Amino acid sequence: MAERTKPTNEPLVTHIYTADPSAHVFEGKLYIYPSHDLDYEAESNDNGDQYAMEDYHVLSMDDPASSKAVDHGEALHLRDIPWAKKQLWAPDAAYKNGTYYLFFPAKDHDDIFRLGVATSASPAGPFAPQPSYIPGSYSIDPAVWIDDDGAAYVYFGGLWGGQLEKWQTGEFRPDATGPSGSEPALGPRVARLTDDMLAFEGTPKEISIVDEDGRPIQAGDEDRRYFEGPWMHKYNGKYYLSYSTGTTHKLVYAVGDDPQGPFTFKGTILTPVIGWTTHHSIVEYKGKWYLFYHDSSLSGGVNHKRCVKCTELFYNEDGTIRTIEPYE
Ligand code: FUB
Repeated sequence: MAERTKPTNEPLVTHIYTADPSAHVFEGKLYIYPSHDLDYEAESNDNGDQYAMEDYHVLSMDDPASSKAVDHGEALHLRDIPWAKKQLWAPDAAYKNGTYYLFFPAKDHDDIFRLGVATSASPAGPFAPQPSYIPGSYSIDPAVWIDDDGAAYVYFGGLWGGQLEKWQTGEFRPDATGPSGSEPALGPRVARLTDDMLAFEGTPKEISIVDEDGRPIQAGDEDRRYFEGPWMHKYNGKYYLSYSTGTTHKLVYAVGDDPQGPFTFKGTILTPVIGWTTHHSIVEYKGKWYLFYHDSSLSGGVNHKRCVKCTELFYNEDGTIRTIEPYE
């Protein structure tokens, strides 16, 4: 097997805690859009209240093999987002029409997660937020994919604290629980974005993830079912939907022929890391593929004090992804 480009135990930055890295190539270099974890004491709970982030910093790097990432400073703060009350969770960025767009989740003033957009002329920000969240948006972890034909899609959704279970009827039901056992698992959502990138074209659709026999992945199949953190990339003409399995702490992927699915489950990209959450992005840069991910090693295992890392990712000849063991 080829040498790894970079040791996987090395955080990209150590002066702040970072997580949920969304990496893109903009203006010839790698830009990384992470969550900025707060350095404070908190109890962990299943609702994710310990993830109380208040701002975003943008990182960049020229060469994953030899350079540390540069922190471009605060790019957006909660206080400047009129509709948002708390919890700036995993963001993503996109470029279109000469503008950079930062997509992010936050709880609104009714404690319901929504998705917002902020814009900038520079990939490093600062980003100016839109006055309201995206109409019809909900849940967490937006990931934006612009296809070769220019069509832009946002993938989103997360279980438990991410509130996806509460939107099964299309309306927010605070007491709703998810499917169980042999029922089909909830899928991530996808919506096509309008040309100005600020709204959904129509109602978001639920993505179907199936096994090799075409049967929906079941809710009780925690090694394979969708939990949170979707990411889309394309390799050799196929669409790769990757995501976190949450309770089993893996990054896994499924492959399809259409950006809106269905996707057939394929396997594991990254085995569990230190800390409860696992969240990633995949990007091609200068002819190599990279996995950006996080763990909690910098804080000695504190779930809400994480650090982003990257490592090279390799495909097999049949297009499957080689599983990465983070600490070997
Ligand atoms: O960082 C807060 C949340 O933790 C993210 O939105 C999830 O994907 C998980 O990483």
